[in-house]
Amino acid sequence: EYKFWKTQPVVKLGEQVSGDDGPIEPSVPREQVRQEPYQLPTNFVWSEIDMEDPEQKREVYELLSQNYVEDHDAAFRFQYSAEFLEWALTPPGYHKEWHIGIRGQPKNKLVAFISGIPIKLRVRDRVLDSSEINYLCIHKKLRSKRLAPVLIKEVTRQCHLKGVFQAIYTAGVVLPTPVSTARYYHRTLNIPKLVDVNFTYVARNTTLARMIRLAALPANTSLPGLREMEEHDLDAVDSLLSRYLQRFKMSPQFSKDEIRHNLLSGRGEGEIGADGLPGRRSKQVVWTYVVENPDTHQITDFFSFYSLPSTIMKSTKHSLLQAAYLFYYATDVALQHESEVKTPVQRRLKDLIGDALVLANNAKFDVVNAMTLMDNWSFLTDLKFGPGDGYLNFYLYNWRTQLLEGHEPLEASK
Ligand code: YNC
Ligand code: MG
Repeated sequence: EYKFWKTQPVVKLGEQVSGDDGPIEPSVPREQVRQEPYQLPTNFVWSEIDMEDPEQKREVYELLSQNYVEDHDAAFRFQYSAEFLEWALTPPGYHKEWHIGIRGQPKNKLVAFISGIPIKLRVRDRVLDSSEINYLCIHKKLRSKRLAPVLIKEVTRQCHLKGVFQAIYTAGVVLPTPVSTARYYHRTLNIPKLVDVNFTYVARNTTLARMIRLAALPANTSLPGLREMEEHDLDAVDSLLSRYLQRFKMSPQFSKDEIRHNLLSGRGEGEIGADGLPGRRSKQVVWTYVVENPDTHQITDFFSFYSLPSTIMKSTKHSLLQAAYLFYYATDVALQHESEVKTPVQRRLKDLIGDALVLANNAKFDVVNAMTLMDNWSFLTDLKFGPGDGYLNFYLYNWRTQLLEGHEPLEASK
C-alpha cells in the first residue's frame, strides 16, 4: 500500500498530528539538490514544455483531452481548452522548468505531463512559498508502469532547484493524507441536454417540464451596479479579495499582478457575442464581474467563473458538456459583520451568485459547478445546486498540519 507515497514527506494515513505546524523534512541549499534528472525507462525522454508555443500547447491539450480525468463511470472527461491551459500555467513568475513532459521514441510523441506554478499559500497563520501541482497525466497505454512517481519526483526536484519545498495539490483519489475534502455540487441549466446525456435524469415523481420550470432563471441580473470587471478595478478587487480570503484557514495570497492574470487575462477576444456566442467572447476562459455601488462608486463585491467543458463519451447526440465553474468571489458584507452574524452574508451571497447563474445561463453553459468550500455552503441549496458524486481531496507536500475543517454543515443553509 502506497509503496511510493510511503517514501515521501507527507503525513501518513491515520497518523495523529499534534504540535506546531511545520515542514516534515528540512529545506536544503541548491547545491545539495540532486542535479541530474531522474532516470526514465528506455525510449522515453524528458521534455520541458513551453506553454506559450502554440504547437507545444496543442500537444498538451491533445494529451489531456484524450487521457485526463474522467468521472467514475467513464461518461465525461475534462476537456481543458488550449487557451485555458496557457492561462492556468503561465501566471506571473511561472517557471518553464516546472512544465514537464515525457516523450516516447521514435516518434517524439508527448505521452505524459505534470505541471507546477508558484503560489504563495497561507496555511492558518503561516505563509509558504509553494508550488501548485496539477495536470498530472499519463497516456492510457502507459498506465500502471510506475511512471507517475517518476514525474512527481522530477517536478519535486525542479521545485527544490528553485528553493521551493512545499506544494499543494488536489486529487479525486485518496492518498496520504488530505488536509481537507470538498464535494462537487451542480446547478443544472440546460435540462433537456443534461437529461439526454445522462448527466441528470427525470425522477419518477416528476416530469421533464416540471424540472425545466424549476430550473428557469430570469433573463437579467438583479444587483444594481453589476458590470464586467475592468483594469481600473484591480486595486479595489485586490483589497476586497485579500481581506475576504482571511476568513478561511487556508488560502492563496495573490499579488496584484496575479489577480490581473487570474481575473482579467483569459477573457478571450473581441466583443461579447461577436462571433455568435451569446454572453461570450471568442475563446473566453474566465468571466469576472464587480458590483459598483451606484451612489458611492465603491466596489462592494465581485465574482468570477471559468469555462471548463467535458467530453461527453457516451452520447450520439452531444459531444461537449459546457460547464462553468465558480471561481473566486468576495463581498464586503462579510467584512462588516462579526463572523457569527451569518444571515446578511448569506443573503448577499445568494443574490451575488444568483446573478452569476443568470450570466452563465445567458452565456449558454449547460451547468454551473461549485464545491463545498469558501462560503459556498451558505447558498448552494438555496440556489438549487445539487450534490454530485465527485469529491476533491486537498493535499500539502512537506507540511505538517491538522485537518483544516471544511465548510459549515450544509444543514445550516436550510
Ligand atoms: C494522483 N492523482 O497512488 P503508491 S490530480 C498523486 N496524485 O503510488 P503509476 C497518484 N499520486 O500508491 P498510473 C495519483 N494517482 O504506490 C495515482 N497516484 O504510493 C500514485 N489518470 O503510479 C498511486 N490525473 O504510474 C501510486 O500509475 C502511483 O499509470 C502509481 O498513473 C497515475 O494532477 C495517473 O487522474 C494519475 O493519467 C497519472 O492514472 C494516471 O495510473 C492518469 O503506476 C488520468 O501513483 C488523469 C488523472 C491526476 C489529476 C493532479 C495532482 C497531482 C499531484 C501529484 C503529487 C504532487 C506532490 C508535490 C510535488 C511537488 C513537491 C514540491 C516542492
Ligand atoms: Mg505508469
